[in-house]
Amino acid sequence: MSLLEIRVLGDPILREETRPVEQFTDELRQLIDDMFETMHAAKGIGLAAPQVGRTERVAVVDVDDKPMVIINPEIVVADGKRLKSEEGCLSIPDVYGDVERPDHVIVHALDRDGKQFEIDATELLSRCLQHEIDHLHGKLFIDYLSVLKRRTAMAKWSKEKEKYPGSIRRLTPAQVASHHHRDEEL
Ligand code: K1U
Ligand code: ZN
Repeated sequence: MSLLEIRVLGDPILREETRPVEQFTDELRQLIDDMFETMHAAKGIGLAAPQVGRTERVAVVDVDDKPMVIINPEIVVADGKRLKSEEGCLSIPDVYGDVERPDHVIVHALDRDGKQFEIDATELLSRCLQHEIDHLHGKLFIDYLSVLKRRTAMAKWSKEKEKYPGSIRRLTPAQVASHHHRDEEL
């Protein structure tokens, strides 16, 4: 498995639409494994293909130690109370904002072998699925912020982005080591 570089805000790939997966190859499964490793090393609960420079409609999520890959996902139901909660993004490090989203979603997706399955989610898993599916359509959590809150978030990002030349975030050796250390403890 390999760690992938994470693209940060400013890389145009984060604003592109993805293309549906049509073939379930070993190369696709390798990408999925690398995305899981990268997400865990970055201490995220989700990661979408455009964040690692890829255009396939694929994302990984891991909420409450339940890893799952969603391929060509579709939100078929979005209802329940609209709840506001703070979100971050591995592609906009150290910037946070409150986003209002429906609490309940039902998602249809394909697994790594191309088999269809359904996820019925509330709370953090629901929020994470919506955040990742947004990534697959070029949408970011900052797009939901009010003009004022977005301006504040962008002011913070204008300083933070200097840490990421070329809009690339390479995980630090310390982050990688702590991730491997955690693996040994499990
Ligand atoms: O897609 C990503 O950028 C990953 C992102 C997903 C996400 C975070 C918060 C709400 C919804 C979706 C992250 O994992 S950022 C890390 C983070 O903020 C977080 C980690 C553990 C629990 C909650 C948030
Ligand atoms: Zn994100």
